[in-house]
Amino acid sequence: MTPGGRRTGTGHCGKTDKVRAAVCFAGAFSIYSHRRLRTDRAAGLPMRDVIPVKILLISPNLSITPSPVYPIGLDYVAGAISPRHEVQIADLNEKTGLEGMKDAIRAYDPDVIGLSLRNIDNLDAFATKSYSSDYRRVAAAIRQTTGAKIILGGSGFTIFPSELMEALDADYGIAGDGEQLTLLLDALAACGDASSIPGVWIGGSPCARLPGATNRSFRRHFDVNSPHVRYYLRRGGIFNLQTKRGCPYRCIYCTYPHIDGGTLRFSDPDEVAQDALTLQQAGAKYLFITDSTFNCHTGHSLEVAKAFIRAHLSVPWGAFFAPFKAKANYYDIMAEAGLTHVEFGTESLCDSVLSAYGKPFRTEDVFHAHEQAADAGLHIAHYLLLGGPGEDEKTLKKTLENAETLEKAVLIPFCGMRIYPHTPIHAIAIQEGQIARNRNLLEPVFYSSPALNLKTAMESVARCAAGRPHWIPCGGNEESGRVVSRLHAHGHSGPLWEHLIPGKPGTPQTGRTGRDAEADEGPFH
Ligand code: B12
Ligand code: SF4
Repeated sequence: MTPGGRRTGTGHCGKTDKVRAAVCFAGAFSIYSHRRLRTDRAAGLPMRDVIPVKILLISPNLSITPSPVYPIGLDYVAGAISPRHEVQIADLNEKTGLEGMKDAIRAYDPDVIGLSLRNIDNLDAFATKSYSSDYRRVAAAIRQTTGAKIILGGSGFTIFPSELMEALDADYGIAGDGEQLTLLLDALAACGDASSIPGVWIGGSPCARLPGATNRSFRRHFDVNSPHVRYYLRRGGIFNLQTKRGCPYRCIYCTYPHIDGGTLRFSDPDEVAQDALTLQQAGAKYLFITDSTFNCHTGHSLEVAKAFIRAHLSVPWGAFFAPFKAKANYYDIMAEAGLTHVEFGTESLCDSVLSAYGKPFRTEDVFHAHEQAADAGLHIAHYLLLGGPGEDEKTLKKTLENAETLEKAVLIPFCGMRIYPHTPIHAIAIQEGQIARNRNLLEPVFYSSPALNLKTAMESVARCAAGRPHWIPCGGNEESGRVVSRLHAHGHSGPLWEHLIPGKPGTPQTGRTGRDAEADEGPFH
């Protein structure tokens, strides 16, 4: 048996022995153990003078709702493994599906394929779309094309490692920070024991491993000449940026502390600003900050904003914010730094429900934060998560009524709390007998408040949303994604909510352009 457990021998398409050795299977030890150590100056790390492994990192995420998402995670994985190893990124949005992917594999002939599994499903309890069967097809197509080892990673994988290792019959997986791939490749190169690396899963060997966190600073490898970068430039020019990892809170339904860790790990604000400038110079028209919650550390978020101002960044950006009461002029500084869109993770506008959800704020804070952001001239969206523990008809009514008072905001309600492992809602659902302890949750299961039927909740939301484009249940659907894509192709960028909000420029009250009318007539409502 190899460290990978299963796939030695001829492989699936007759890969050469040299290639198999390069990713350390039985014969590789002899190659690597006779090499001397040298220093990789660029990375500042000791490295072995080895045949570099060729790695193709694949993003199979074809979702366009609310817009196509640039695979930023792969930039970080590439940053960690290059220049030590040879790496290319294949984004299936740009490669036009499985056939394009197969061509890319044949052309590059990689030793290892890293598959980024981001979305598991669309979080919609009523029009559920699960992506696991798509991923099975992707893995099967890879196997048909190459004998390269498959290593899984990504936020979806971090939530469901054992389920996805099994479903995709993968060789390895890395839960948590993808930067750990360097350690895995080193271990494989040295025929060492990969099982001791935090976060690493090995196909065929049962284990229960927590996500690994890298203790090095995160290094992003953004290549403006990559074909997939051009794809996002053509489709609205939305790129993304990370300023820190982790979230110190523990809201009962949330996977983020499991994915990114509960301890905040900060990037240097000036380096973040340099990354943002690089994206701007590449042609980005809008940046989304991917942090779990941008303002959960006020000081760092302000430092980042000030670094943007110093760097004369001019590209507009948005981020997830918690609706905390902010310091005076906090949102003014953010606006000066280029923030245009605030996405509040509000979830409920009823204090008893906020408390049951474990949220670190109350309704009064939401109103306050909303007003502060609105006064700074920002476009605002509030996400709502309805029907969780503590929700009944009265609390739902209160939330929907309060939502109506949030002026000039887009409202993005989700009905039904998706049950994920490693979250308090998982334990609550087991305790209430809604799911069995050993239930496989890869196919979506939603919590339903004993005091409120989810269908009734959805009907109330549908009534609120009817004919009102600024209500976007479940973040939109594939059809609305297509409308947004069309608008992006016509030169619009960003989330485009300002076209949906009553009383904002471009809406029916103030007269619209043809393009704006296209957005309103689209299936947002
Ligand atoms: C920001 C964000 C958004 C933004 C994205 C904006 C943008 N332009 O980037 C918006 C609001 C648009 C969004 C939308 C959606 N999102 Co979202 N989003 C996130 C969030 C908070 C951060 C993602 C991110 O970029 N992280 C930063 C990067 C650097 O990390 P990363 O990609 O995970 O990569 C790291 C590791 O995962 C790993 N890695 C990644 N790939 C690989 C590959 C290999 C081989 C290896 C070894 C490692 C590896 O290494 C990287 C560096 O350490 C996550 C939650 C979270 N905390 O992760 C949810 C999350 C990814 N979203 C999720 C979902 C479901 C969605 C939507 C489907 C929701 C909806 N119905 O609208 C849509 C889908 C959009 C689309 N087109 O794909 C889920 C996905 C899992 C699931 N439950 O299905 C998550 C995990 C949240 C959750 N509920 O659990 N999202
Ligand atoms: S919902 Fe937001 S604040 Fe709460 S744990 Fe998740 S990321 Fe943190």
